Amino acid sequence: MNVHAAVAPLKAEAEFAIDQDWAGYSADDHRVWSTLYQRQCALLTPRACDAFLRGLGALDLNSGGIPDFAAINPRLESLTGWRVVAVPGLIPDEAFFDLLAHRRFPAARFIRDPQALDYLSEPDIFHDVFGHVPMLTDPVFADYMQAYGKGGLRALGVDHLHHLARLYWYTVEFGLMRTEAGLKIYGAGVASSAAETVFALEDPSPNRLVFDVLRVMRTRYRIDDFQQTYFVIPSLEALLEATLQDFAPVYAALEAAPDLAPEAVTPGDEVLTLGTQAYASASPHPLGEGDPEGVEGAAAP
Ligand code: HBI
Ligand code: FE
Repeated sequence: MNVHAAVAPLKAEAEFAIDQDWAGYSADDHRVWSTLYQRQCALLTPRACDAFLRGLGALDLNSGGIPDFAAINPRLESLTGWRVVAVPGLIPDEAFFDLLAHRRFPAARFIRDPQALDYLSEPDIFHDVFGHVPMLTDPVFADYMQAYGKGGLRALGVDHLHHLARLYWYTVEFGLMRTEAGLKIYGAGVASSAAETVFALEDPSPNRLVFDVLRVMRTRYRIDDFQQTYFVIPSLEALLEATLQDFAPVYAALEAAPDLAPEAVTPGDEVLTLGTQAYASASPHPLGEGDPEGVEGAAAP
């Protein structure tokens, strides 16, 4: 993906952005944010990558419950040029990519119910803002997300959206990073889930494989439970570099490479952990991948 390639002017913002209506949140809404924020901060301090923790510190996301996008945006924009825009919920792929290609991150404005802190039928503001926005303060990750958006706009025409959606899933949502201090979390789907924060790093059940673009694009995923495989990047720079290439040859190679199951391990894989899959075997249920507009984030019951 060429980050420097020209993109058409932004259209999706005018079409899909809504007012966050920060004054409209209830005291309960703000309490849900603060509860989740404190729980995740405690879990993530030893487990998230430095870029995530630095971003969390820079953004000050817990000064008065749910953050006001008007307060976040000047800080975020001065760091990397990204902005958060409120949207009504899931938006069409083309609009989603259009926003990312223009360094706008679409975020839901609603917050989950206090009775169901761990269940999400679709991404809420805690997932979207707490999970995603800290990484957007990192200049390298900021470029990666924009490159992804530009690649998405190009993939719309060539029938490889499901491959690109897997790249997003296994990096932006569920990515892990190898560091001198051990495996760390950078994916928003992990970072916004208490149970998956621990599971992704510490449970013997899932595979942990070294990231490879082609391998990731071949791999189906579970939308409704913990992942069976996590892909581990050596650094954000390596992630950006791997995705700045033209994807046409990768897409061509995918024509001859069959899809892999979420739990598959193949001879070419660099295996960091060969998972027992004990968790997945104990809770078998049909896979839900394939619908790129499906829900994300592990919805632990
Ligand atoms: N819309 N609001 C929102 N958030 C997403 O994460 C999102 C979306 N629309 C499409 C989409 N994701 C996926 O198709 C991409 O991850 C590929
Ligand atoms: Fe997400």
